[in-house]
Amino acid sequence: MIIFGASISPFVRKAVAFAREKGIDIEHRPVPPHADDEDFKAASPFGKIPGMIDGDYYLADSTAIIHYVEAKHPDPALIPNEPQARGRVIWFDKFADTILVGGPAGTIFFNRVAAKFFGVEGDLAAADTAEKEGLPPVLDYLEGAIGNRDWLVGDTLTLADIAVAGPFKNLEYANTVIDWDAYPETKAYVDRVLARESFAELLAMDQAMVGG
Ligand SMILES: N[C@@H](CCC(=O)N[C@@H](CS)C(=O)NCC(=O)O)C(=O)O
Repeated sequence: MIIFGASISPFVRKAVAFAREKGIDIEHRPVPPHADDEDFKAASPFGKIPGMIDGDYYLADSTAIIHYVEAKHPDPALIPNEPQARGRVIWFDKFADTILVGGPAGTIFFNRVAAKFFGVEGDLAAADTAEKEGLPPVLDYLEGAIGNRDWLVGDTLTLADIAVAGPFKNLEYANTVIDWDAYPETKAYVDRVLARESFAELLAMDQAMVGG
């Protein structure tokens, strides 16, 4: 299996870390969006990252790739079968994609860091507003959702944790100011998830890219 996309993208980071938690042998090719690579273009028809090839099977979108991997490699289960737990895990995956990354985390990271990779001027005022006004309600929610538990859903790591913790690295790369004293559970949780071996190589690649 080949997964395409630079891991600085939280969507790529999620898909690759998920596959690595499964212990399967994947090749990670860290291409940028719209890369002029025939295999990548076949996998991701609109040029977004990540894309995936498994034999003669092609797929785009982090969530689609993750559900494919879960179905093909059910052990260890990272998406529970129990209905309520499964619903919660999918909610947190959507929360990460649409409310965290699709909201303040994406605005901050794009305007402070990613814009220059696309050769455009970042809107720094929009990033500041997202940091001061957009992020706190999202962190308030997360702090309550985590409580004093190790994982967001159930007693083991799930897709929910991989999806939610990953974008915090983008906030860090964008030098986001977070009052961590107000969010001690979130801080411990994010550190716990991102310390997993499945993230190690990805985060080292990111550091090389953002120059940290
Ligand atoms: N829903 C998609 C989102 C993928 C996405 O938007 N990736 C961004 C990079 S973070 C991208 O490729 N952007 C280029 C573009 O939209 O043209 C997923 O989960 O994979």
